[in-house]
Amino acid sequence: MHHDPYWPRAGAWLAKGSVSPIVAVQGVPLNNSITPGRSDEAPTAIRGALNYFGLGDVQHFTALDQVGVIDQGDSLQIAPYQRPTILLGGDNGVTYHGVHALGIPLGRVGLITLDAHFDLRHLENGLNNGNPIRALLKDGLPGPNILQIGIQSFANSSDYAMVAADAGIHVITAREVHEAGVQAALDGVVPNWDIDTIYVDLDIDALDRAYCPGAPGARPGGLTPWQVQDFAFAVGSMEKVQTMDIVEFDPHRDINMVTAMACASAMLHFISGVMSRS
Ligand SMILES: [Mn+2]
Repeated sequence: MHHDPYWPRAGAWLAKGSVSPIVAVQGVPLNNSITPGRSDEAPTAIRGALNYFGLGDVQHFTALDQVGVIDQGDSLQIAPYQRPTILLGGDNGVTYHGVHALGIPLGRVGLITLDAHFDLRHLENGLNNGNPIRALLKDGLPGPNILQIGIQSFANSSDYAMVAADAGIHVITAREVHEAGVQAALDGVVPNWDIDTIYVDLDIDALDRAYCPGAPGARPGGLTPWQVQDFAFAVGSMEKVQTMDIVEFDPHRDINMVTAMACASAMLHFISGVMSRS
């Protein structure tokens, strides 16, 4: 890889770390999906894709090399959050563990998902990548504290759509995002929440399948990379957002690092958002 001292790479920046980080990164190589795959290899693949990105966010006039980050390595045990944290899954079951790792009553938690799916499948066979939101509802997370953005037609069953409606979950479809934008989706719900902390679940299969060959759940009609970047920056800039996971990437399905780079890009936009906090 070409070395240019005036073009620091995000991969080297993360690997080097910092003594005064504003964001922590942890890999959570959970792999317990309904569709067999290798999501356990995603944290390493996403770190590798960061080497193809620089650190200057020209859109927001920020440079990430002005702030520190710390990579806490990979573990299925999520470390207590000491600062805004990115969890690199792993399958979507990471969200269940990541929310509980907040260590506060679920009634005080807001959960934002960017996902093509409700992830409200039944719990008869335990936790998997298709049911983390159902498991959190069962544990006491109030439905109205959940905002699901990017939900797609024919990627979900009517039964599980009814579970979402009955629970009072706020649902914004992918089409609504295309028509009104990401910010409107957030602004319609989040300011009304009476909560202490927000957890964000970024399932990369929210992307249109054309942009996301490396996630089994991606379908045509999904979000664009711009929308995912806007979302990641927007949630990163929210003071109450403690954690964002990036899940459901299977490097064995990827083509030319399309999905690995989408995950890496989301990660950098989130950190730029955190940097913009007052
Ligand atoms: Mn999901």
